[in-house]
Amino acid sequence: MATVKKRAKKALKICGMADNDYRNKIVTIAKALLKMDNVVILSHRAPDGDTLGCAFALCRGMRSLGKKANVICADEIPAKYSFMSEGMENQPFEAKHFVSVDIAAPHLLGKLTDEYKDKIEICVDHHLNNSIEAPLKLVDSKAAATGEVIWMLLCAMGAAIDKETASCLFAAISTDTGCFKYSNVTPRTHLIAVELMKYDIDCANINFHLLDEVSQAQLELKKLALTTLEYYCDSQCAVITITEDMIKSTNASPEDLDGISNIPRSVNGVECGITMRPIPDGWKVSVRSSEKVNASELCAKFGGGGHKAAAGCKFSESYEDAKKRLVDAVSEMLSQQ
Ligand SMILES: [Mn+2]
Repeated sequence: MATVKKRAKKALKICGMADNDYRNKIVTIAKALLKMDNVVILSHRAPDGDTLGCAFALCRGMRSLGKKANVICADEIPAKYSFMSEGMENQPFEAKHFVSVDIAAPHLLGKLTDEYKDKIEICVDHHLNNSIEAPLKLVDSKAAATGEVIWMLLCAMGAAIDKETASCLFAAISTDTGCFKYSNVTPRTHLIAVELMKYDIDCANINFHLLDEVSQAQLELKKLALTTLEYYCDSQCAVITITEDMIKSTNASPEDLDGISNIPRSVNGVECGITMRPIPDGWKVSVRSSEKVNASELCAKFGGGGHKAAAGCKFSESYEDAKKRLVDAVSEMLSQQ
């Protein structure tokens, strides 16, 4: 009989990993999942491809083992991810166990925070500063997407992976790597993608809908936002600002704001790209950076966080004050080079 340990070992081998500590972690979590039934899988608010891809892949895997499992999210699932939930209607059961995927902090449960934050038993994630409190945690900050970790867990559990599950995991990984082009991509990322492609998934279609396709509102918003582009720190820092008026006049949805934050960083010579957008109590800032600026450290100065090359934070002060504090911090980080 193939054991969890043997299956975990095989999955790690496929990834080119021979790390016993890591394998033991996978085994522990896989065994705990195998003991569970009536499981609620939690994804983060304003859901992206990684949190949803992980949640639905894990849910499908659990169901393939005869278990009852549902996915829940504080916010509505954007249409582009609806393929993930096809045929995954909620099952009626009394929830007994709670698992979080790709959720870095309790408040990211959104309006579900108070109800679930103290119930999470297993937390699977890849955000370095994960602050979820759970008896079992597997936070692999080397994973480009939590989807990489979920793939290993499903393998270790002996769950059935079918075309739909593989599509969810591919979408998870493709989303968080900008289609395999960010600095978080490792050989493991590609090796797992190879395994997923064996299920005859439609990669081109998934990538187009998740990464390239834009709505008219999104493009109109982009057009307006581009006119605000400003440069600081000898053109090593670029800032784009989205205003309330722009959102109103283009009728853009929160989803339409995605994608804009990659623009300032894409300019030649820019080490740190900043995108500012209004929120009810101030400004939300998205940072994209290169090697010279650690986005996570920059945002941590203002109470935010994220990854080395992509992070975010919020400001309650005026636009000018917020921008000045940010640009000053970037300038300081650049001068330490
Ligand atoms: Mn993620």
